[in-house]
Amino acid sequence: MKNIRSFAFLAVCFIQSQICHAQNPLINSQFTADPTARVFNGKIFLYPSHDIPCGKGQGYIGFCMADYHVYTSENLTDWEDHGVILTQRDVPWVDSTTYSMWAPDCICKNSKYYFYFPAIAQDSAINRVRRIGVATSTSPFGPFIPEKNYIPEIRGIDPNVLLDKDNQAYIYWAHNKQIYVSKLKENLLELETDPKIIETPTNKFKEGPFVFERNGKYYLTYPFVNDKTEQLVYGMGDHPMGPFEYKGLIMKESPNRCWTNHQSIVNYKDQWYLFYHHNDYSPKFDKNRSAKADSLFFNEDGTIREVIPTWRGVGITNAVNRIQIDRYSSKSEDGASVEYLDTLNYKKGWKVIFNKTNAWVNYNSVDFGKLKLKNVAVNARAASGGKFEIRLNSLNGKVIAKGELEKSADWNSATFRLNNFVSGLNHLYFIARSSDQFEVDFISFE
Ligand code: FUB
Repeated sequence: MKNIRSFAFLAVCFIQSQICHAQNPLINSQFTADPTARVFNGKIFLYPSHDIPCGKGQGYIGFCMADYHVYTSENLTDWEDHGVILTQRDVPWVDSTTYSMWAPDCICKNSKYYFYFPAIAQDSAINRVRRIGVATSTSPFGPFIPEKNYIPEIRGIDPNVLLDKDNQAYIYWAHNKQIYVSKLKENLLELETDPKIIETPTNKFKEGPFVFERNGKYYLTYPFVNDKTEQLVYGMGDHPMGPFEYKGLIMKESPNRCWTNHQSIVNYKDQWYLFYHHNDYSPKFDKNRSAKADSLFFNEDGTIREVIPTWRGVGITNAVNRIQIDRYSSKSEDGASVEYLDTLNYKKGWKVIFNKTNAWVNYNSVDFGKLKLKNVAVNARAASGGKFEIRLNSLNGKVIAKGELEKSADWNSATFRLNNFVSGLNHLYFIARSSDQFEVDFISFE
C-alpha cells in the first residue's frame, strides 16, 4: 500500500460539468422518470420527465413535474445534462400551478425536432383533464417552442410518436385504461384521423405506449398492472395501427414496489436497449424515480426476451473513472452485500460490504485502453482491516493487485501497485481474502 489519504465522498455526477459517469440508475443529479431514448446524429438523447419533491399542495398524488431536461451519451456510461428544454411556465395553454408535465417523447423529421408532452390545460384544470401538446426546435437540445394550444382531439397522457419508413407519423397515448392511436398530418402537429382504441387483452390499467418497428414488425409496448404494480408487456403486429397480438412480459414488477414503470426501446450501434425507471434513489417514496437501461434481446421469431433489471446496466467503464463495484454484474451469494452509503441521502449511492473470506463481486466491461496504468485506488472503510485481491476475467484469473486495507473507522482512499500491465477490455473480480468486515465504495485505476 503506498499511502492513505482521507476520503471525502464526491458524487458520481460531477455537477459543474453536468456529466454523470453512471451505471444503473443512469443519472443521480436529479430524478429522471419515463425515459424516452432516441438516437439523433449518432448519439443517444434521453428525454425523461423530471420528478421533484412536491411542495405543500403541489402536484397530484405525489407527482410533481415542472420541466424537462435532455441528456446525451455516446457511450451509455457518461451522461451529459444539457439543461432545461421546456418548462410549464413557457407553455401558453398549460396551467403552471399543476406541475403536470408527465412522460414526453421527441422525434425528428426533415431536420426539425418535435417534442410531445402531456399536461393539465388552463381551460380544464378543475377537472384535471390531461392534454397533449407539441413544441418544436431546430435542435434536439432545444429550446423547444410550444404551439399555442394542445392537440384538441386528444385527452390523455404519455404521448409516443412513431415515424414510419414511409414518413407517415402515428401518435399513441393513454387514457382511461386504454391505448389510442391516430395518424398525424404531415406537419406532425395535427391529427389526420380520429382517435382509435387499440385492442389489448384486458381492461386492466395500462399506460405509457411506446411503439417501434423491427424487421417489418411493429411492437406495441406498455406498462400494465396485472397484479400490484406495473410490469412491462408488449404485442406485435404488421401495421402501426394494429392489431397487435399480445406476446407477454418484457419486465416484471419492480422489486422495490415502484408502482409505475415506463419504457422506451432503441437500437444504438447494433444493440437494442430497454430504458425504464425504478425508484432506486428514493426507496421509500415511489414518485421520485430514476432512469435505468439494460440490453434487450430478441428471439429468432422476433419475440422479446424478458429483461431482468441489473445494477451494472450498459456501457463500458473507463478504468480511470470511478468503478462503482456495488453496481456489480454478479456476486457471491454469501459475504458480499450492497447497501446505501447514506440513508439520509440516497443519491450518494451504494457500497459493497464484505464479511467473509473469498466473497466476491464481479464488474464487467472495464476498458484499460493502452495506457500504462500503475496503481489501483480502493475507496474503503475497514475498522478491523481487510485483505483483498483483484483478478481479471474470472475468479481464477490473473491477479492484478492485492493488498491489505489499513484499520480505519473512516473512509479512506488507498493506492496499491498493479502487478501486471493491463490493457483492453476486461471483467474485474474484487475478492475478499479475509473475514474481517470491510466496505468498498469504488475503485479506480491510475
Ligand atoms: O410520470 C407520470 C406518469 O407515471 C407517467 O405519465 C406514467 O407513464 C407513469 O410513469
